[in-house]
Amino acid sequence: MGLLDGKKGVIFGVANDKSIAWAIAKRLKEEGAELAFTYAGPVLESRVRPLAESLGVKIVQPCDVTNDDEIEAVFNTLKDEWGGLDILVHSLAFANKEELKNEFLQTSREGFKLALDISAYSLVALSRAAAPLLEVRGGSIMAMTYYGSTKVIENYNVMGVAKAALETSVQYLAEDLGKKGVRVNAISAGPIRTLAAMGISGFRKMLDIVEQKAPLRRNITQDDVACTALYLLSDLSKGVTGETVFVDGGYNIIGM
Ligand code: NAD
Ligand code: 0WE
Repeated sequence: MGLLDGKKGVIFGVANDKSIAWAIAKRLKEEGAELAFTYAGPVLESRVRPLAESLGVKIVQPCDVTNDDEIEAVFNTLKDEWGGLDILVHSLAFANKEELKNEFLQTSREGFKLALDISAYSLVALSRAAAPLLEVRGGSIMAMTYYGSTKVIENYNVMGVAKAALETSVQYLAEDLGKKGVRVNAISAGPIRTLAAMGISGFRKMLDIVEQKAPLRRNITQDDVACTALYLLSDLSKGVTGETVFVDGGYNIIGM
């Protein structure tokens, strides 16, 4: 008996075996869910297909979230194959490298638009496309965010603004979809070494600071996030919507 027996879920954001989305997928599979994966472009397909195969994931489709046709195609496939959907995981973000290096003051109009489009608007687009399928039995949507949405973190810059938009989108989506029995929540994770953390200057220092200052005195793993994701995506959290749950070892509660 798994917590997700008979449930179907689509995961956006697997890039490799370090991805938070991959850890979530493994945990959901363990609890009996049947999954579909999407990947962001041809370069990632060769990484994502073998991972999908190893979990017995049969539906693997391209989806660059800036492309409305690809979004539509994903949900057409899910409608044809499954007829309904229980789970949607949004675990993706992007900003241009320069925007994460220079002062926030220097953010370009194009860089701002791109970061907000991929990292925040995509949740609205995916939720709308998924809604008719999620409404069939009631469902759960989950997105990944970071503390830089509400506090200034050096170099996080436009991504912080995008995560603020994402977290508020979670609240507005929770209201719209609540009447259809669909819940929408976010996890705010502490720093984790993934592809998205590669080449971020000072990342090692951030990990060291969390280890010193967080109440749990350790860094967070992908599995820590996956366990809270399982709670938010299963009926264990059936009364919870519009929330951002911190999975950060308690770092965010510390003042001084
Ligand atoms: P990751 O690089 O493994 O995942 C990021 C994903 O975004 C990749 O799969 C990439 O393909 C996808 N992506 C980028 N542009 C896309 C587009 N146009 N269309 C579709 N997909 C696109 O890194 P991760 O750390 O697992 O990141 C997953 C989520 O977790 C992100 O939302 C990130 O902001 C969030 N997060 C990460 C950390 C951390 O420290 N690693 C902490 C808190 C929150
Ligand atoms: O959300 C993130 C990462 C988001 C991200 C990372 C990259 C790196 C490569 C978005 N776009 C890109 N674009 C690239 O070209 N995190 C929470 C991890 C992260 O990223 C930071 C952090 C932390 C933590 C960037 C600066 C400061 C701290």
